[in-house]
Amino acid sequence: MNCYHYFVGFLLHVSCFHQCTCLDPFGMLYPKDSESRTVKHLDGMWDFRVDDSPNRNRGFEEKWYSKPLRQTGEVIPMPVPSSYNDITQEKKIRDFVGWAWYDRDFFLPQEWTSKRVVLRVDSAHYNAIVWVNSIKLVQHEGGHLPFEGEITRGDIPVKFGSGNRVTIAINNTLTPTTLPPGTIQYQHDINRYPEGYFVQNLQMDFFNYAGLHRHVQLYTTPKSYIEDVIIVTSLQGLNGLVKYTVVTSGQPGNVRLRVEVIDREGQVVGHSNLFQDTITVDSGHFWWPYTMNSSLPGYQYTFKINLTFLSSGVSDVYRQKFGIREVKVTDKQLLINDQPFYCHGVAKHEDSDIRGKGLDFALIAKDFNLLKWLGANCFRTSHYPYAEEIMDMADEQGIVVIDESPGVGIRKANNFGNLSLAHHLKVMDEMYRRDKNRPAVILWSVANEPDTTHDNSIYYFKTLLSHVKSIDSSRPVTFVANSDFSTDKVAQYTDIICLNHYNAWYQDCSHTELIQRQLTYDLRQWYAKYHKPIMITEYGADTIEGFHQDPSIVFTEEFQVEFMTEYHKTFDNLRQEFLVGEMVWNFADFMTAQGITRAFGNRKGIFTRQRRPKMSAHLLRSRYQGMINSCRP
Ligand code: GCB
Repeated sequence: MNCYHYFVGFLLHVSCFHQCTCLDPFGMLYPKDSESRTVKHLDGMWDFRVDDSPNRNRGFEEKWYSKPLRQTGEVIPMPVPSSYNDITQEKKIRDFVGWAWYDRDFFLPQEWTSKRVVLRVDSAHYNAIVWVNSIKLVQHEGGHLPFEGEITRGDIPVKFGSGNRVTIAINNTLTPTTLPPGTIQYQHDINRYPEGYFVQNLQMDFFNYAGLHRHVQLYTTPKSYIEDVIIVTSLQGLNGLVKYTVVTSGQPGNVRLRVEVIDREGQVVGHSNLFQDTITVDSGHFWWPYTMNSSLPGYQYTFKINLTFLSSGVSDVYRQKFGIREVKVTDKQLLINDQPFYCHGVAKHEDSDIRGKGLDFALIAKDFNLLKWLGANCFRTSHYPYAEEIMDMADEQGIVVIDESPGVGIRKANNFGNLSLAHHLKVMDEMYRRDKNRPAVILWSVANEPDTTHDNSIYYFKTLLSHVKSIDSSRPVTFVANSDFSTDKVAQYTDIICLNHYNAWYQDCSHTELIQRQLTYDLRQWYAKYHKPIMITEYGADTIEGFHQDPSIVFTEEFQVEFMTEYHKTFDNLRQEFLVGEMVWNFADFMTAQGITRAFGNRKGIFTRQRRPKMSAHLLRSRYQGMINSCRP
């Protein structure tokens, strides 16, 4: 086999993922226990093996999904959720590219026989195929959004009261048409490289962690069930308007529906019997960010849906939390519930030692404690959608979120083709489907730092941004730019201009005295061109904790503080004009690919990767806490 064949064989199973771009716009309600539903997590130790055969295809050739993995070769224990890259002592596994295989047994209780049983994978990076008892259940492309399949749909020989097996194969290869895009580079010089040698090149600045990053869960519904609910709220004086649509699936026939809006005290404050309606909540409690004028930040109601099929008498009950709030954008302000909102926050990553991108409740709690300690009122899910458990915390705690897609690094000509666009549209549909009812999400970001200076980018981003607006007219849309105001061709299609700026770091390195002049000039030019509110979504300097020097030099804690202080002076001036937010890059240090510009990853965190504060964290804390206190009466 020559190198070309390796390449084709390697990606064969990846390219087939692009065939279906149609998305069922409904469904994917987060699995929740209720009177009619049961949830069972399949987290824990799974059997695991990477397929290190030259074309990474042995697993398919030998049908590893047809038997327990331990019968087709050696396995190691692998925790779910986790990134497999950080768990073992094997460099080969940390740096592995290709198909990795997981399996485990599970039981379905006898009482579930009359139920519809669904297997949901909350996130598998990147491409995934799932088999149950050797039959393919579902496949999915994209690393950060959930997917599911009904295991009781008929063609899968599921057993109740005895053992079943789930097998999941995941491929972390990034190609020009994945999100994020990447390339596989083969080295053909056999004097220098072994035959078939290749590397994965990334177009993003974070480690390509892979694995079953979040929960894998089973849940039941009745055979006929509530498929989705879409809730859009607005304010009418002191009242809240709750416009909703309930989508159902399963057997048609006579149904009885009752929906109720229930407040935190358990009181029903509105109800209806219609599938589509608007419920008025008199003198409602609005959802406010915790730094705004509210004694009840993050106030959420419960939307209870009770659907009964009259022929069978079977009911399905689902409870969806939601907040009453409205987001608007003027030519220079971002308004939440008609009040100007200034975002003082952080850009983050799902990243930490050992866990990689694996879901961890302790880490989630720690990060939210640190956000509150800082006085941060928002974060951006740079550069991919975060776990639903993180989004729940933001909703509950009143922390605003810019929900960003995995569209990071779309910079090469072959990232702008029809295949890429079709996939990107589907990802935005999936994000909307998952996060549409979240009060914390106030802005969709379709991409980070794409190349928007050439004509191809106009069609791509105009299509993408207008698509998101067409599915959700209740939220503004953006992409995060790092281009020059004079060359960008796409910002005109956004509602808010989000900019990453690295004056005195990537340009004029160390010259903090230039920051105010350069930043003020650039931002005023952007504003003059578009007359839209502007948010700084990144500014930052790599800083190694414990490095000190006076006068400061780059990489020291003193430098990071001086650097940020200059940015803050500019922000304070421009806030009077059109600036609606600032986010430091980054909340915490995070792992990247290895390279000569990254010493143990990206060190621009104001916290270390272990969440210990650098001097800059104290600076930001005093700034942000001061901002909260100045807003309060
Ligand atoms: C950026 C990127 C971010 C990088 C950061 C940096 O502009 O959006 O992903 O990590 O710069 O530190 O270079």
